[in-house]
Amino acid sequence: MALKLWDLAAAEDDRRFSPYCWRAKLALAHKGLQAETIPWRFTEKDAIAFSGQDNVPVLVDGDQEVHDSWEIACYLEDKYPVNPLFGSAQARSLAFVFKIWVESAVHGPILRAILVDLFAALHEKDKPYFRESREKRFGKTLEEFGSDPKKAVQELRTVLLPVRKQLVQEPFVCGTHPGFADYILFGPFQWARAVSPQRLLEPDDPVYAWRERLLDLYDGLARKAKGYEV
Ligand SMILES: N[C@@H](CCC(=O)N[C@@H](CS)C(=O)NCC(=O)O)C(=O)O
Repeated sequence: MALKLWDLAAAEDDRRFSPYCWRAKLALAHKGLQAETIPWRFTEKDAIAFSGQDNVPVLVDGDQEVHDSWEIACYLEDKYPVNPLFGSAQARSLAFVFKIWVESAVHGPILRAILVDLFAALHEKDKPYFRESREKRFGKTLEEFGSDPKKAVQELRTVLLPVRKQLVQEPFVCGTHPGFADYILFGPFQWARAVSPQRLLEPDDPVYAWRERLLDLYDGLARKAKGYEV
């Protein structure tokens, strides 16, 4: 397969939980592209050293290397214009603003809701690195950061108001069809689904129905992935 994607894995090779890698995998599927996904752990920095940085996703397409999920989406859009991820230059700019909003408003509450489960799901060799790097980043222990999942879930549901308003009008964040902004928002839900039985959404929430639609896309790519039915 010409395309390869380094993809974060938990203890098991097939438990893939990175929200950023999920964006990239859905963008590839959206374009109808097949990629070999290579399981990667936080401590396997040597395996992606060729990319000049130490985060996944990393995409290799023939002799082209691209890292960062946003850069990967832009690369795919420009190289494979069929089935647009954005649709226009204006939509691409707005998707960038949406990405910043999702990362700053949505990732936090989801991480606080699932952190204890996420840590338990990690490969043993990643646990000391994850604990040390994240406790430094959060300024508290993992257990303190993830101590109130119920409150985090309430905060998440409140913060989702703008997308909920859109999703009562149209089936996707991008309107009648899914686009990269949908994959940006879906990433953290799939992050949670991969590692935690924590219920983030209630079935009467339009965001729940949207997530179900995303789970079904591309022959159930995300639904078939190892995770919890919540
Ligand atoms: N902005 C980057 C963020 C990528 C990122 O943070 N990836 C995490 C996995 S979810 C990672 O590789 N972390 C490596 C580490 O913490 O050492 C993107 O959108 O791709």
